[in-house]
Amino acid sequence: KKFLVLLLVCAFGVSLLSVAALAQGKKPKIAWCPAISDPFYYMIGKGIEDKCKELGLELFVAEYPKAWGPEVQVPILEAVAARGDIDVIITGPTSKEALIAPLKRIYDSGIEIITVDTYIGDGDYSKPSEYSFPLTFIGTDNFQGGVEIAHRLAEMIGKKGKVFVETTNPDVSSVVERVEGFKKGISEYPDIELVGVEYCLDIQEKAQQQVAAALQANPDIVGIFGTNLYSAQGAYQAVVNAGLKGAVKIASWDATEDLIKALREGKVDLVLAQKPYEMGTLAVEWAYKYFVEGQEVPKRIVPGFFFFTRENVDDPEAQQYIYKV
Ligand code: T6T
Repeated sequence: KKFLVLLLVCAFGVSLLSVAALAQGKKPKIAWCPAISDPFYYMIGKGIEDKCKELGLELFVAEYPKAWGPEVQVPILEAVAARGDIDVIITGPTSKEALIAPLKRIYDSGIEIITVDTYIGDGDYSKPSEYSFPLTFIGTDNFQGGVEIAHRLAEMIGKKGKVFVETTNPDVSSVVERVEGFKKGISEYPDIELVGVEYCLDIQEKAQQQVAAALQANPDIVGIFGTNLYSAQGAYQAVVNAGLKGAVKIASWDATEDLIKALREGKVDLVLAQKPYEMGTLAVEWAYKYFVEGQEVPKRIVPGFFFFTRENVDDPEAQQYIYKV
């Protein structure tokens, strides 16, 4: 009889323990699969690493690809998934469409997906669709940024003249929205003409060549928008080489040390800084809340952005927005 009571007490204790374990959840093992090797993605990685340390989470960091695109990214993602020890992959899809199926296969194998910086499909994961499976999308409001850049560039060029856009790809959510937002903003100025949009595939030398060619074809271009760091860095180099520093205004996206230096030197006139470090910390924080605390994750999380101009570039509080890696 005593034995039976002991057995019952033990069984009760064990079940209490397992209820507690369930309620507490399991600490997820995180994998970070960057889209490209660049200072912006290093900053996201830094945020992820710091937050994992703070929360005591295990982290696997995949290689930083040397080139942008699904051909390079998908095999890396598949290798990470095949490890068998990952609970959640944080990644920036390098194509809105081409990454849907590979990420879905990984998700179906039991791994949660968080997309940062870029999304799949139309980025709306809140309604059921073939691409609504990720836990969340954490990234800048790129359309809004594009609109604001257009207005600021318009002011800089006296609201008239020819402008040009250098961007990376036609199927990458972030830059597509930047271009769309820019077009929308510029459309409010009847005397500004957008003379071209070129795609450098995230290769700085190509951006430089394309901008040089655009300046030859349209010597009266007065403003250029470089939609990401390689586009913008290539754009200002071309303008400087053409002897047009200061004459052609450059609005650029991404606050690399190179672009901030160029802003100080008058080679660039405006820099939009995203908040990549925050994207990284938020991604880990929400993975933790989901796995450990059982919280529902908002389907869209939007860190803000910050504009650097020559007036504020030396302000002490602005320095935190530079991508220092
Ligand atoms: O601008 C960022 C990122 O937001 C974009 O999706 C791709 O290019 C960068 O990584 C900068 O190189």
